Amino acid sequence: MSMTLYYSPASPPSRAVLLTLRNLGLEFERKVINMMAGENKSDEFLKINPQGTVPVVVDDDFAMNESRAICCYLVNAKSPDNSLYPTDDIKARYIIDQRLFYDASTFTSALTGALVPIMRKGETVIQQEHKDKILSVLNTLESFLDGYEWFSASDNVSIADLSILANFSTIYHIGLDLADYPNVSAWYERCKELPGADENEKGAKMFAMFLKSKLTEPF
Ligand SMILES: N[C@@H](CCC(=O)N[C@@H](CS)C(=O)NCC(=O)O)C(=O)O
Repeated sequence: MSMTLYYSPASPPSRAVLLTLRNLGLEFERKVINMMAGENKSDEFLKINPQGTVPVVVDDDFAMNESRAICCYLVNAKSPDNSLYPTDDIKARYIIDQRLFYDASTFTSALTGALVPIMRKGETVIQQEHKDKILSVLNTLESFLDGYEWFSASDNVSIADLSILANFSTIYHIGLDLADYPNVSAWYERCKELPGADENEKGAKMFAMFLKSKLTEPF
């Protein structure tokens, strides 16, 4: 039995899977994929993920991509009673799924909308319309946390928290001001105590540093 994570340390979806592996206390091997050098488009890599994206997890001979689907698999397959993604309460699970899908769609699209022009199109400022989308996401995240410590709307951290953390920490380190978001701010402090949090911070800072080197104005 062996499990291998193919990832890039700065990549938010890679960090979501890494956090899940850490919070489940699973053993795994890791292989860094250098996307700058095109390793994600090599024939060898495309055999395990024809989409050419990271992260990928290979569990024995079962290869998976799509970070959130991998996180669900890891709990279901390796620790089915774990409160990171409960099996016994369908409504609790719905809330986690709802947050995961929000993260995969609205949050990720706001993030990529803001960052891709900086990374790939030579832009040096984040346009106001993109900032507004991110602030709108933050307002929603703030309301999800009303009365709760975690995005699971319970006392338990969930894979939704881990996935949102990977995206959130990226934008935070670009220079987001959390003064108007006390729930999110307190949640982020709680997250810093989780297994794998330091590793996630390191990757998020690495990504943010790269972006800030291209920006002439802070977020
Ligand atoms: N929805 C996918 C996104 C994966 C993704 O696009 N990863 C980026 C790195 S953050 C990547 O591999 N990009 C390379 C490419 O698209 O060529 C997931 O959550 O796993």
